[in-house]
Amino acid sequence: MNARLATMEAPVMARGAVVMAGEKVLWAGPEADLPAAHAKAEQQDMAGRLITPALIDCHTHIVHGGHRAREFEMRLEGASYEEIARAGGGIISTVAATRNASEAELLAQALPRLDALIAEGVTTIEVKSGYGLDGDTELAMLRVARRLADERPVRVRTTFLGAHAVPKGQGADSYLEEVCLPTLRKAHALGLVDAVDGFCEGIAFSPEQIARVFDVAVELGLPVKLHAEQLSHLGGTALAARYGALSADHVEYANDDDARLMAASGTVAVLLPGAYYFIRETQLPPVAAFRAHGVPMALATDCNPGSSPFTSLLLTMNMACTLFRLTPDEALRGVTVHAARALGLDDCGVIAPGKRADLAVWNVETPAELAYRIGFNPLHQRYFGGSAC
Ligand code: DI6
Ligand code: FE
Repeated sequence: MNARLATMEAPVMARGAVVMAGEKVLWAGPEADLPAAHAKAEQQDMAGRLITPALIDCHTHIVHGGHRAREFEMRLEGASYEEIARAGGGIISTVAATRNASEAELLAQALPRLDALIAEGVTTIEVKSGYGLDGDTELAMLRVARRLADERPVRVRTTFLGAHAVPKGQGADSYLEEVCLPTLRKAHALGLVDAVDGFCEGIAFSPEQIARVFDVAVELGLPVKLHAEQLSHLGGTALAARYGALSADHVEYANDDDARLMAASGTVAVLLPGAYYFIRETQLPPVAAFRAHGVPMALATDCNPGSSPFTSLLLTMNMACTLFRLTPDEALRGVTVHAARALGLDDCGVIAPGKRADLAVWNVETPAELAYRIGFNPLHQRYFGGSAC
């Protein structure tokens, strides 16, 4: 009661109410319309605070070993992200650190990052594998990702990203056939995979190679998503659209044709302004084309040790507005309803009857305030499946 309410399905209400029962929302709307049947329910005065759906981080690599602060220094000295990767640093150095860590260590390193997200009202995160690049470590990463949901009140969706980089000393094709695809099948058989991703880039895999991974995903009945057009235009977005991908992520180098294909296939554009900022990219994603074609835009932290060591979705929202010129309203949609869609979830991301009661209560008056401040956390309370925690 007495809340400003952004359900993401109707304009912001000045005085709204949400009725919860168990894990779900029973009713949401203007307080004046509260059905008599609910009037007797236990009430909480929100003192004019803003209620939004809880936030969803739909693209993270939060489970990984070690850090890459030395590469940060190297880039300050002039090396580019691609140069470092080609010289054996980059993703491959995190692969070594991840292989050397036990599952307990990977979990212990991931939890503080997760806690930072939760502290800002996140209740659902996606976690990718992709720093193992061998059978055992890829499975370990996925198991650790699933364990995060036992350790904290959060929902985790796991994505198999075996096609993230080519391991040292191996060819891309033999790695795919001998390691990546068999591991995908195994991880799926163990129930550890919700979706399949790849890195389609000059320093990683070609569209043809990614198509082989996607073919196995289709065979297993798993949805796909893709790191596409991050550093160059290679055709990954068109490929993703051809496979009806849930999302194409990064997409700075995507063009108007790509946006049209994504709209037709219902593929969400996941924008990652943290990575854009951190590697000092200058190519802006085609936001105007996404708007013109009606491509939903989601936002995520891309939390990873190399290109986006971020654990703040609020800062991500600010960056999406300042760097990509999204409106604060688009930014909020990007971390709620569109993020849910990028994960193929239809029970969260909006506040509506029958949806999960995953809510964030903020000490702000308008949604724009969430994107506007930097380094300040206005979260008052988070509800996860109806429980304040
Ligand atoms: N694109 C990214 O931005 C991350 N992975 C990817 O495919 C970077 C991962 C890293 O540098 O460790
Ligand atoms: Fe990523």
